[in-house]
Amino acid sequence: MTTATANISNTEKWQGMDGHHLHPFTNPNDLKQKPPRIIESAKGVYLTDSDGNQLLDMMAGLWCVNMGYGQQKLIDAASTQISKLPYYNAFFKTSTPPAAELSSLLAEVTPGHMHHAFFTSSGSEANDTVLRMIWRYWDILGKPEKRIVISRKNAYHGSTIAASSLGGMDEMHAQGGIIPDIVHVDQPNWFAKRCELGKDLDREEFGRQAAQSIADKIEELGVDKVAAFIAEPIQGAGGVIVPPESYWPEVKKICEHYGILLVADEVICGFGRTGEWFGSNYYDLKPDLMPIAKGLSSGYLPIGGVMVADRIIDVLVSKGGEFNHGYTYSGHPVCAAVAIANLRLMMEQNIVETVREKTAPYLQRRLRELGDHPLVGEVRGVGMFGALELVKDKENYVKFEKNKAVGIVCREFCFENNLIMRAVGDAMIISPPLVISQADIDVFIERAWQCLDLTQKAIA
Ligand code: PXG
Repeated sequence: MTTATANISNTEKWQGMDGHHLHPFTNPNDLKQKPPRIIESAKGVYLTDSDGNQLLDMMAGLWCVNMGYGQQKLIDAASTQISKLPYYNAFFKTSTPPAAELSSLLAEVTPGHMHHAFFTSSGSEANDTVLRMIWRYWDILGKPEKRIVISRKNAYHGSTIAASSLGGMDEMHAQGGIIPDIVHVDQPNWFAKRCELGKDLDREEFGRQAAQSIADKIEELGVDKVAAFIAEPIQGAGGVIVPPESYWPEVKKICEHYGILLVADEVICGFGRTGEWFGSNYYDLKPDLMPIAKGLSSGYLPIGGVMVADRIIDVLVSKGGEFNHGYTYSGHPVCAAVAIANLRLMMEQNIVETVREKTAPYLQRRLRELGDHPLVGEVRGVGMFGALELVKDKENYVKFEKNKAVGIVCREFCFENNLIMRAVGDAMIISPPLVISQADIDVFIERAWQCLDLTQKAIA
């Protein structure tokens, strides 16, 4: 049997077994038509599938493999810790060296007004924790009627019932509804609004209006009922929505004015993606609570958490005492050891500075060249985030009909041509590992242009 035959039979074997696997956000009937591609190994910014193809991963896994694949220090950290102490909990007056060290390291790298971390295994659990912390905070202050959390349409905060309710995805709410006391306001999506209106729209004025919709909602509900506002500094899964410059300063003022808590969901923006350690540094947000996950461990092992501002600790801990909340795997020592190794590697390699000074400016400059393609109506991005909006008529901001699913067509061409680029509607989005080289950014631009051409021909 040749190697190639062996590989093919392995692929079929895995695809056959995978028939028992219920995939997240996937219609199983589609997988029956076309079985999944099996990703078998990875190195740097390239994945290798079970047929030996190498794919350029411009999504860093799922917005998480920030330091790239195959980092020996992370692998060693996991292996050493799993031999020494694979598990112990943090519930009953015990801790472990990795959980202790990670909390103090996080106090160092997160914004200066935050010195405490609560650990979870995921971003969804982090946002569940956030909701319970918000309610607990106002309870302790004797204002239990302050329960409503304002979020935004199209936000993604996770898949548990609290996190999906906080999120603004209609398709998720349509399957099971949402929990009470969560309301959604408009997102600061200038491009969508521009297309909808079919006429010019001042970007900064639109940003101020989007912020004002939060103040209007607080007035409508009554400030005595509103507890917090939650948002991603830059919406990720919603399509890399970079808000106008005017948006965040206004939102900050509104939260301060009404005295409601500000939650910055840093699950995607955190750990260098914007060219700062956190999106909150990039936009100078000073949030009260900051859910984190993904890039914390570069996705090597599942770990997340909530960073809590000192002024919130004053209430939750000093006045509140015990918080009846926690997960078996809160502060899991092996996951924490990997996160420590990841943060130390980020520091040793000065990755945040390299992104800010070199990689991101190069990526953003080259990405904008794709704006010359006839299909691309807008290019946007900050740091190591990017999006290309595919449109029918770029001069007049006219979108394609939804049923044409142009984004999916383009995504499939990318996939066939060994490029991982995601589609959110007709926005093609990227979020590559922070360690990507200029040469690989060049490979990306070349493949992306080629796939845009293929898409244009296919839909003509
Ligand atoms: N907050 C944000 C901002 C996220 O992007 C979560 C919370 C939830 O994290 P966990 O670890 O529970 O998944 C996320 C997750 C996509 C996609 O399609 C994005 C996420 C997860 C899965 C798919 O872009 N983000």
